[in-house]
Amino acid sequence: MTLAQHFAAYSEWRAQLSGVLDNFAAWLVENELSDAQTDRRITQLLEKLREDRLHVAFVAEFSRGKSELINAIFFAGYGNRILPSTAGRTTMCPTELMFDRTKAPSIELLPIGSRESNASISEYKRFPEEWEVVPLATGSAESMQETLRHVSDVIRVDPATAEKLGFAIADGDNALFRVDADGCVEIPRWRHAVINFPHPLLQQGLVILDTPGLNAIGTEPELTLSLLPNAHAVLFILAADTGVTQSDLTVWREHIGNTGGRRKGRIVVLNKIDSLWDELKSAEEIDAEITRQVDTCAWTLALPEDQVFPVSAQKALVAKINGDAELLKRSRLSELEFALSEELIPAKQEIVRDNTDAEFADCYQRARSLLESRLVNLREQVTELTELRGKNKGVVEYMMGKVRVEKEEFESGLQRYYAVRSVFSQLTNNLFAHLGLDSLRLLTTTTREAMVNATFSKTLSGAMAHFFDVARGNLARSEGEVTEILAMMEAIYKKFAVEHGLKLGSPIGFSLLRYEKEIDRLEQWCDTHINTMFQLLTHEKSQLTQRFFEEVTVQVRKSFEHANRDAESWLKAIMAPMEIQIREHQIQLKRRLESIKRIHQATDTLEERIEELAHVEERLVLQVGALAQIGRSLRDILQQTVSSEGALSAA
Ligand SMILES: Nc1nc2c(ncn2[C@@H]2O[C@H](COP(=O)(O)OP(=O)(O)O)[C@@H](O)[C@H]2O)c(=O)[nH]1
Ligand SMILES: [Mg+2]
Repeated sequence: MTLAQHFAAYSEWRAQLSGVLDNFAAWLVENELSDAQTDRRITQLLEKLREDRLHVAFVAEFSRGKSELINAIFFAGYGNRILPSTAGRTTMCPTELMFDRTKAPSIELLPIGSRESNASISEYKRFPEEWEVVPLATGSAESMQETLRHVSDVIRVDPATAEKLGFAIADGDNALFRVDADGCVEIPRWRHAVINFPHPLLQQGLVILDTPGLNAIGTEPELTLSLLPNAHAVLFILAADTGVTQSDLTVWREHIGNTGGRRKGRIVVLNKIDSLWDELKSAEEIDAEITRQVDTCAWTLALPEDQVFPVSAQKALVAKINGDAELLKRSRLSELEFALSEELIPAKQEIVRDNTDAEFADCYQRARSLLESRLVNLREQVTELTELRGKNKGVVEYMMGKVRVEKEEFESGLQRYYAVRSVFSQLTNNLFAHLGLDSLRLLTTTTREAMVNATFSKTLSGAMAHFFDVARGNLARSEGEVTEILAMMEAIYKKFAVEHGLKLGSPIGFSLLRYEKEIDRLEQWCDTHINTMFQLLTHEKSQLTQRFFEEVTVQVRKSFEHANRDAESWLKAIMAPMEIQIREHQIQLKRRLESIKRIHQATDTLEERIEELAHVEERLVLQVGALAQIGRSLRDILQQTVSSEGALSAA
């Protein structure tokens, strides 16, 4: 069972879910149960299922074999080494491998000079003209190799430029960036690369991130701030021929081992075990040596031994290309692939499952209560008409009066509904005054000014602390408004239920907690990464601080954007059931009145009318059944788990 098969099973599961949701949407339209909002929610859910991406990051010092491991796991099928992997530094910039079907296969490269502006990589992604694009001829492994070699491009610049771009220049042969005889420094030509490539796994939503060593990780705050914490799996790679070096430890401690965010899905790989394959030693002796190295790694990183996977990426690649089962087994790659898919897919499936379940349940419930209230109304109408059997005109007139009064009462009740709407929009305005992006924008501007003018580290720290305090305060005040809105809606739901028999249930709740937690995480990141920089900081380097800070504010803004979107859908979700039910109730009352009027005009239509309604009732009952069936089939699929054999099975 390979990662590819496991992933394919997961994609199949997503496809089945989409199928049921598609049917559900069509069925709602057919049965006149859909409304604009439900429609939009199902469309969004389908989009999410289609766009669902799984991020796997490969992190290590350079030359540990990251690129080779990616080749061995994902690209052996091309019969060649696709990503460049040779001694020395080959991957110079963080490289994402993914597939976006709206674009042709290509490699997109962001020039290193873009670091001079304070904008992050994700912001640059919104401006395609800033990237250089080289088309990728996927037909031939050779020409692909040739194109992908761009990730190793370097340029030579003067030392001042190198420093300005965030490269720490040092002396000595081991220094990564040093001034050569001509007084120049060799630095990466690109800041970031995106390889758009129609590999089957990438087509199904896998995104692979290959990072160059510590230096690049350290100078791109975005990597440690959002890309790594948000990755579904991070593979940290060590090499058996070097052991755990000081810089390996730095990468681990600062960027993987104890960063906030997800803890699961962290896998340590001990690569190059073939360097221990000494022909003069027995298989047992070699195994014992590998075990010993694994134990040492585990101990140094303070991890259980079974979280460290010894492999030989290079031999695995050769074995896969040559179809050499013996060598593949010896490379131990399958154990790693198995662990990776076990970490990756069940966790991801759970997130998708919970999200789909919650969204669907809401739309389902809405359709169901609509059908139920139609049924209740209809049955009332039938009872009413049945009671008219054999009655004279006077009684019919009396009935008509009764319904008319009910209708008038309901309509005057509507005045209250309009009043509610206006209070509701007032409260909504209050909410967005705190949560909205305007107040955040103002906060960012004032903080930036304070930081630019700051001469002392203490002032800089103070400005940042203030930024987080205010952002958190805004969320707390928003939370207060949410509570108030919820309390009001609860009261109104109840009133309409008691006075007019509307089936509204109770309004769904809403919390901003996850955004508060995200702000906490970002502040913690600042504390460990920026504040420690202050001690080393000279005035000229405050530009660097600026860049880090810009990165953090971008993340905070993203959080607020999400929070706003969530709040908007929640507001719609609590208002919509009432709107729908009120409209429905009005229609029903009108129909009842008309029906009795008709009978008043011609008593002989009574039996006909009762029969007509019986048919309508039958149809409604069938619809209730069909809806329940849709709900069951969705739930059946949701409960399936993707087994490690790559099959779908009921949990
Ligand atoms: N012996 C051996 N060498 C390997 C293995 N994996 C990678 N290498 C070599 O290590 C060097 C660096 O590999 P590369 O994939 O470029 O490392 P990266 O910088 O981490 O991406 C290259 O010369 C590879 O051939 C392995 O499993 N065994
Ligand atoms: Mg590499």
